[in-house]
Amino acid sequence: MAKLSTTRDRPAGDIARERIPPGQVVTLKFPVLHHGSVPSIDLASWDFQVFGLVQQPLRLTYDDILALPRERVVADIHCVTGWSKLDTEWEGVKFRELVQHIDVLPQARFVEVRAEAGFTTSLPLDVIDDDDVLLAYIYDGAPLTPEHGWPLRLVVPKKYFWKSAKWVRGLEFMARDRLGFWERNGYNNSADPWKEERYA
Ligand SMILES: Nc1nc2c(c(=O)[nH]1)N[C@H]1C(S)=C(S)[C@@H](COP(=O)(O)O)O[C@H]1N2
Ligand SMILES: [Mo]
Repeated sequence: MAKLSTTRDRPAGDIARERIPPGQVVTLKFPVLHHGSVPSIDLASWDFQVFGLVQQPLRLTYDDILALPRERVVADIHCVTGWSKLDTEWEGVKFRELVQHIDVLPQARFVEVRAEAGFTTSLPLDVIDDDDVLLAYIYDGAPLTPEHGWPLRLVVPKKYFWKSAKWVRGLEFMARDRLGFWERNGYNNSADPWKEERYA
């Protein structure tokens, strides 16, 4: 078979295949996956709290979140159950924007993402502090639906999608890591889809 060297010479299918990590299949649907039930949320009492190894804890209302610069991230997402979805489009507040309003102490190395009903996941600070990490409230041009994480969810495209916590309520900055819900239940804490880090 002829070797094709430039992007222009290759069929579209080959290009897409390069974007699909090993063991994944592309879906055009948007599956819903989570533990437990979709929480019912009252925005009047909803808040987002930043605490732990920070100079000054922060408490944001939903209006505070909406008042921060709104940015867009287009990314491929990969679920550990085997589906990938290409070019998903999210809007919200970038972690990098939010962190500009926080004095993170130098000892902080990890972030625990806190969500409704006690759900947590964690990420090294240098992983969450990246240009494509978003606290999203819009998916595909419309407000997030409750089952996909309304009013606010994290999107961390470069990790398996369980690290993208739905219904987020805060961030704790920590010196040492703390395993999250799925990570305590057998999932790999590093969760890199390109290395197939599915299970611990
Ligand atoms: N709060 C919360 N967020 C969660 C989960 C969960 O159980 N609770 N499951 C994760 C898993 S395993 C996946 S695959 C994605 C699914 O997101 P989706 O339902 O929007 O496709 O949400 C992640 N975020
Ligand atoms: Mo998942």
